[in-house]
Amino acid sequence: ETGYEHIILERRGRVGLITLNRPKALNALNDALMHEVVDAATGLDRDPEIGAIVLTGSERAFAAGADIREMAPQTYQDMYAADWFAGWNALTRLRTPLIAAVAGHALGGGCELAMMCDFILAADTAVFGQPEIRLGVIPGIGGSQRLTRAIGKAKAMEMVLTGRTMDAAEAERCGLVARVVPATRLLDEALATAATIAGMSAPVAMLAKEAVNAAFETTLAEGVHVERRLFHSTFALADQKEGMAAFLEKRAPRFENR
Ligand code: CO8
Repeated sequence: ETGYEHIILERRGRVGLITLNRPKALNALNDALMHEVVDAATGLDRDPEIGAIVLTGSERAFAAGADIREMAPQTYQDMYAADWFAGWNALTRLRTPLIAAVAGHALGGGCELAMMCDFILAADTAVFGQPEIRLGVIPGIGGSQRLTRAIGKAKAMEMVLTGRTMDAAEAERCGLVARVVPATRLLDEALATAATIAGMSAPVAMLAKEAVNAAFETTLAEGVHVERRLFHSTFALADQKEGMAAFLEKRAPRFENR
């Protein structure tokens, strides 16, 4: 689809595919790119024909960070007035499941963007890190919070304080990524995984996502309560009747998907 300068937006059946496309800057995340990603993703989120979204970069880089050239001259006043990076939060409000397919560098804002997605599939070439401290700044798109929740304090603190990176194997070992696949298979695996999700009942997938996300925002007791109420609400859907009937009749379910 046209109209975007820094990304490519495609639809593959019920899966939306957003490809970061600033190859000369290793997909560095500038303000214009942020607006395009948010615009494309919120458009897909509103589209009942789309059941899952994949966000990916290039073979060399998912994204090598926020755009250092753009940030370098900014003052505190500029950053504060623009509430720099706040726009990215829109991605965390999507209800459609969002998968990051990461190959190559996912550094700084690139790592943070991947962590904003619902889960990360990594190529064996993926490299993750929060090297901001080497530039005299700290993570600004949620890295200090999401990395810590994902991999725990010890590793997150070491990475944020030293700027060291981790490879795909370490990222999988410590729970940052759901799965590592050969680089040549990354996009196919991500699209197949997204298609699997898009084949489920769309409202149930959204409820499932909401329930898992509650684990990050609430106490255990409150989260379990939210989960139970969301679970109860699935019984208001025809898809619950269809899913359970299909099991009992030993056939594949036909979800309404909307
Ligand atoms: N911003 C802008 N341009 C970049 C960036 C970036 N983050 N990363 C790479 N580029 C550009 C390079 O400048 C270069 O451009 P040119 O050809 O015009 O010189 C081009 O991409 C290719 O890069 P390299 O030649 O460096 O490629 P290499 O393969 O040699 O190295 C690396 C790849 C290791 C990824 C290297 O480019 C690198 O270290 N990049 C920077 C990584 C980094 O530090 N990222 C963190 C950025 S800060 C951030 O994301 C969050 C900041 C939070 C601030 C909070 C404020 C509120």
